[in-house]
Amino acid sequence: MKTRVGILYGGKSPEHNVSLSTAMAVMNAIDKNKFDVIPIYITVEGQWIKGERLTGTITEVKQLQFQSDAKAMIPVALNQVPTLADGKNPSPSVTDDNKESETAIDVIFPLLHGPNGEDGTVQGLLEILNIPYVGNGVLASAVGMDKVVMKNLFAQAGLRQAKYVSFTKRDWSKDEEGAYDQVEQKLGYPCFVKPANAGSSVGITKCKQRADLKAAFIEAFKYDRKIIVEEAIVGREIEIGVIGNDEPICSVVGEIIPKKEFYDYQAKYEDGNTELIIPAEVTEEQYETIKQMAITAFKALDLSGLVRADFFLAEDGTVYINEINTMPGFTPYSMFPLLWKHSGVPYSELIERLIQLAIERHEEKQTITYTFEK
Ligand code: G1L
Repeated sequence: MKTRVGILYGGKSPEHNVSLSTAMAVMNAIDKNKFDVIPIYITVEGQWIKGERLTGTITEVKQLQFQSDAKAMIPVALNQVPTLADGKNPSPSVTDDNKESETAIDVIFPLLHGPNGEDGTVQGLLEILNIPYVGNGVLASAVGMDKVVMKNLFAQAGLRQAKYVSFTKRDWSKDEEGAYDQVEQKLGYPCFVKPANAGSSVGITKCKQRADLKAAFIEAFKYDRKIIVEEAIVGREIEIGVIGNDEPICSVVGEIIPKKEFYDYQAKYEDGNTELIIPAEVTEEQYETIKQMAITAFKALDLSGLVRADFFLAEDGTVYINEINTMPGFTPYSMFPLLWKHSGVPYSELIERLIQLAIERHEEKQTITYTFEK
């Protein structure tokens, strides 16, 4: 029997459309001889709609945006077929009429970003339902969403990183000048002020002098009650992919070159404003250091399935870890899949390996004892 993979996508998130196009790419790439694919769409309103087993190729994301007047499908009913109001399939072109969808889903591929999907909440739901799922667990997903906790754990693991300091809105409002003094004493300029919530690429400001800090803090506090200020490292941006559970392996490294006309930090991360170089030109020794630091981070943060780890390579050759991304860009043109392609693991095989890792992790968990009998 084929493994039944539920692709969970959409969501109440600004990344809704990124999720849709990623889901489309994953659905089209997945080997239908080995897997049955079941789409599960979360609308922008937060309604869960399970489609029927996919048969053909998806040609536009619209086909994945099921609409339904039915009452919201409760997530607990993930393994049940929802009743659509009109009793009809919302998207006949991508589904079929057979009743196979009444059987259970074996594994979920959660392609969701932001506060409801990347921070461990969806992972927690899937844990409670005892359904295997691709990617990081609750703890790692939550840690990956908080730059301050993440960096505190990097520090504890002895990983070299830029200096940083964090403030809550309360700390700052009690003593603004004291906060700026701390930034100057601990970091100096230039520095980056960011919301601690790693999900947002918004609210980030580069500061060159004390006069820049106030506006930067106000901006970052729009998006989180906690912010982080980081020393700016002058250097190249190098990324690596890691997959695995207890024995993680690394891809080749890639480099991100921000195109010159987009000097602004935010613009740099919008699509098309960067150039990727894979493999990045680093020395053997630098590559070994990056791999070793990525594996150390993987273990320190209890990651599983996959991660993209991001580094700075300073002019003198020193490697600093910047951050990890537990849910990296995942279209065939994103850094993470491209890194694996260049490492001999094409997109469809990457998907298959991640599903396999999800099942292995789940099976191992089933052997753990959670009750204690007297
Ligand atoms: F399931 C995986 F493999 F863990 C996974 C899940 C989510 C990989 C990559 C992503 N990425 C995203 O969800 C996104 C942030 C790119 C939105 Cl689609």
